[in-house]
Amino acid sequence: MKNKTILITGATDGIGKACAHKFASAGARVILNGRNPEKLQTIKQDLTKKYAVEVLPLLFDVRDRKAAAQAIGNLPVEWQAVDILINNAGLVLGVDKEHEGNLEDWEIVIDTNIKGLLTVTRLIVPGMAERRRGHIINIGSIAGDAAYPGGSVYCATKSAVKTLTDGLRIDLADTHLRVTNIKPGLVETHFSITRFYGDKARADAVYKGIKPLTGEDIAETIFFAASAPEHVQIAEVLIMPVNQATATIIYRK
Ligand code: NDP
Ligand code: 8X3
Repeated sequence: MKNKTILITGATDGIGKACAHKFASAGARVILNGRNPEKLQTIKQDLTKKYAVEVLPLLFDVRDRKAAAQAIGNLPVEWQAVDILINNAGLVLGVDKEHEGNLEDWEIVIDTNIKGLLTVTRLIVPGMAERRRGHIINIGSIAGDAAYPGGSVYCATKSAVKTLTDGLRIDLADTHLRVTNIKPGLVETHFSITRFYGDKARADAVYKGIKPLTGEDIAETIFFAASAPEHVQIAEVLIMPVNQATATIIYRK
């Protein structure tokens, strides 16, 4: 991974932050996307100090197409050749039924998880295709495999991530580029706190009685896919805690 350039969206927390550490620890140069400048600076300092690698914070909201185009279009020349894109930024808000939920929240979820991913893909992948090398790793979810109660819109967005990942793989089948969909189950990050609008007790209950995955577990799997020999394309990985069988079948002690 030494000297490879990795762009991670949503790198200020959870899985994205864990990926930043994992790839930087292996000597990669990392571009950290996020929308909180202080958090980006703190992570940059941590990574630089711990691993002595180059780190570039890239401040934009993936929903803001203009800001994304400007930030990526103005990358310093030595950062332009992105080798690995990790489309990670994503969220869910609420557990409402489809016929009762808040349309504004759903717009945020759809704009981030689908349109944001598509925007960054559209901006980065042409350069990869020109250079004839690159790896796009999308963070899907077990939620993309089947709908679950209160997850309708989120599940639909992750189902879209699966289809967009498959579509991109098809479109790039005549190139050297690789395309991967990582589909985690329960991972304890800020994800559920965001889902429950900051209600930590409700978020904690999601992981009660089960040992959930960590952002680091997912980063290890992503790193494995990214480190496979060049002719090997890991198309999809479904990864869950040992006591989870589907999005809703979970054995709790
Ligand atoms: P976290 O909430 O811990 O991290 C999400 C990250 O995405 C944060 O850095 C957040 O930044 C960033 N982000 C959110 N919206 C935007 C945006 N519009 N533009 C830029 N960055 C943004 O959650 P996870 O690490 O768990 O989630 C990462 C991905 O993994 C998501 O796509 C999620 O759907 C997926 N996933 C998570 C699972 C889980 O159980 N945790 C399971 C399966 C998939 P900010 O702090 O500014 O909000
Ligand atoms: C997150 C996993 O099952 O909470 O994508 O939707 S789940």
